[in-house]
Amino acid sequence: MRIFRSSFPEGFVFGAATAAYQIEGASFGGAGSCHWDTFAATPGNVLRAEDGARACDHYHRWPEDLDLVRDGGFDAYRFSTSWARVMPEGRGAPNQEALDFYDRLVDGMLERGLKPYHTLYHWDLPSALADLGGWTNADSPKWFGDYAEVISGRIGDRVASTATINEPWCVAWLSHFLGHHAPGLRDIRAAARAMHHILLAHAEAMERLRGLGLGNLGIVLNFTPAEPASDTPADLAATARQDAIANRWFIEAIAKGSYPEEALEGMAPHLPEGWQDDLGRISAPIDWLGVNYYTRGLIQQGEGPWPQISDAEGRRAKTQMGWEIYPEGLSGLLQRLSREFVGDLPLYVTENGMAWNDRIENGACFDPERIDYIDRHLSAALAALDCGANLKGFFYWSLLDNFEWAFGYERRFGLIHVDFDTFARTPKASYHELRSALGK
Ligand code: GCO
Repeated sequence: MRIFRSSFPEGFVFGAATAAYQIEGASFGGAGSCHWDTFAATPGNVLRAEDGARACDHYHRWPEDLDLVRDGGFDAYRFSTSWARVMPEGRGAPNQEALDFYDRLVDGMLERGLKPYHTLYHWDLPSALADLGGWTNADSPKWFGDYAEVISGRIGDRVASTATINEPWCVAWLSHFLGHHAPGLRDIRAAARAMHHILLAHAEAMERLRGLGLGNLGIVLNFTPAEPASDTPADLAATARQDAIANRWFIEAIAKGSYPEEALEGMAPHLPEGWQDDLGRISAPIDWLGVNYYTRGLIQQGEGPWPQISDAEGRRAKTQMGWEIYPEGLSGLLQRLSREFVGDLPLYVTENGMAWNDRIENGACFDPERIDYIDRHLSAALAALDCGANLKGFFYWSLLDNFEWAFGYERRFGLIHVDFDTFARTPKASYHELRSALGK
């Protein structure tokens, strides 16, 4: 790698990221059913019909995993807590075993000198709440606020930061309009409601956590810069709609208290009544913004009713996900966010990484593609810093190969290879390379 820790400003945070459902093993420790369990139990939703029942067995192997984070030279570990583990019925009495587990996990990070970056919601909605309509239900923000208070009441005193929601676009649009993630709906009304309620849930949790006296609170948004496949007026208009729905909806609501016109065009008739009155709460100040970046989108005019968006095939090299490798998108994105939305609010790249068909040969895993990917994206982050973006840290997604949602265990994003039969962990060449770049 050409990039070293010393290339970055003093105090810049390097971390690795994971999420509860993707690694813990949802069948252990009294966790309740979540909507990913039921989504995965429906034929055709997940590749090879896999689910998160055992995942990486992190629930039992977390000390080994935290040792690997420490030994990799990282400063911080981004993890999420599972709502369905903490509150098996979504509401009511918490599961003490879960609270004790997260308590030990946070202490385990501190003992190893790692800063805990906590995410409250990384997609494991309790099934009992899904039965009530999940994020389409107007009470969902309040349910989420109750959960946030319980878990942050237990571990909030020791975490370095808390994010309310991970990737609200995936929670709302990908899951209720495109149908790719749980609950797998394709419904404009459900999607519009989820697009609004997830932001209200963010607002509710911010208020509850501020009420507990906790600081350093933020949200993690995913951005896929939209570029037109051609310069025809139809493709340019489709690109503007895509940008409004995927990239501007959440940050514009939070930073400016408004929703973009190009998205309201199709969504306004389906939003809950009185939505305008909620934007004041939604735009309450945050302390930092998390940015998840993987690739760009090449957009063209699509068929059918609004929003008539379709993806065009890019010509760049692609990862195992079929996503184009496009590091310059990251520097452009960070600069755009600073310039158009958040000014000098601290930014963190909370996820960036790639999937590859990694294999163990002679006991080792050689992944030069990932080393190059990381190197080029860290360079892009540096370029954004040079242009004045207030970037404070960078987290690689992911620490471990894990349950990659609808793609099951086939798609490997980890710095560490996981054998899903034996659960053996094998650090890949990228882990070793990054470790020396970070000065270990
Ligand atoms: C994401 C997710 C991760 C995914 C990763 C790769 O936040 O989309 O946070 O859970 O595994 O993005 O698709």
